[in-house]
Amino acid sequence: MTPKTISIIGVPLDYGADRRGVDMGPSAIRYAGLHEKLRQAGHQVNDLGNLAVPVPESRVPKNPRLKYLDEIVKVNRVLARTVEKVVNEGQFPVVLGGDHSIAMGTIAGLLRARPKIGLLWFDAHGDFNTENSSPSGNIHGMPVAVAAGRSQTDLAIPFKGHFLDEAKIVYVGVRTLDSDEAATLRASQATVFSMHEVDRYGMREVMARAMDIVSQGTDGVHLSFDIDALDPLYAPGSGTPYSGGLTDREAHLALELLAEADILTSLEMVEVNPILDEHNRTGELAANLIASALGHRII
Ligand code: 5AB
Ligand code: MN
Ligand code: MN
Ligand code: MN
Repeated sequence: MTPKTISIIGVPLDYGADRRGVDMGPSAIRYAGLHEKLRQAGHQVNDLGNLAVPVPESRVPKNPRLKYLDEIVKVNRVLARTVEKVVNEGQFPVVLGGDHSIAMGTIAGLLRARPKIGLLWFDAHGDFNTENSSPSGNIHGMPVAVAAGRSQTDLAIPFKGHFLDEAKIVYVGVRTLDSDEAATLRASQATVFSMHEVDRYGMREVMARAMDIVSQGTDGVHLSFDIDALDPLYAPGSGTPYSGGLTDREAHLALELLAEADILTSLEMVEVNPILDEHNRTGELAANLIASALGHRII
């Protein structure tokens, strides 16, 4: 893979999940040796530190259908500006969450610099709810719908009217959807490689198809990786675990194939919850997965 100058951006935000823990994700992933692994893969690494996020103990959710909306929008506006700047300076952003609501800030920033990006979304969930369909009001279940322009709320502010092309959204690893969410996703142009397709065709074939879709006719590819895409057996440090997920080797293979194709232009790793983890196993897994996506090899 071509050597890159990587800028790491930590976003210690857990408002979108409405439970504590994923705010510690950036530390857990750094602690697992992320910088070292990326340098070993031949890249230059700058760490921009963490964005400022107020602690939840000092806030109350105002709207039960969009919990902590103002706090999330505020952080995502700053994140979008940061990502835009990193990309415009020719660097490769690696964003560490935090819960998945930060994907809105990342993607909004990317779209300002590259208006036609493709999105690869690894997740047990669809994250395609809106304020109307969400059963929980938790905003980490909404980022893909917002990034596709389907929300009329303040969540869309960082996008400044520029949204993803839904036909260039591809999911891998999905195995649970809310009923309205499933109906909307089915009617959309996004492609879903659920666990059924992973079992049936194998990860190699799924990735070949996925990479075709996100790389053709786009000006970049963003990988948004929710650690709950993996089975909880491998990733116990997740607040929203769901059985029947990817094995660690399937996930590594997917990301190694991406590295080999050298199509990624940005990446984010989210939803690692050190409070629920076992001796930072999930943090280490997350760091190793990022390294795989960026060309780290044993030999
Ligand atoms: B995650 C659920 N669909 O909307 C909802 O972990 C779960 O970022 C969302 O994928 C999970 O609350 C969000 C039930
Ligand atoms: Mn998820
Ligand atoms: Mn998610
Ligand atoms: Mn989750």
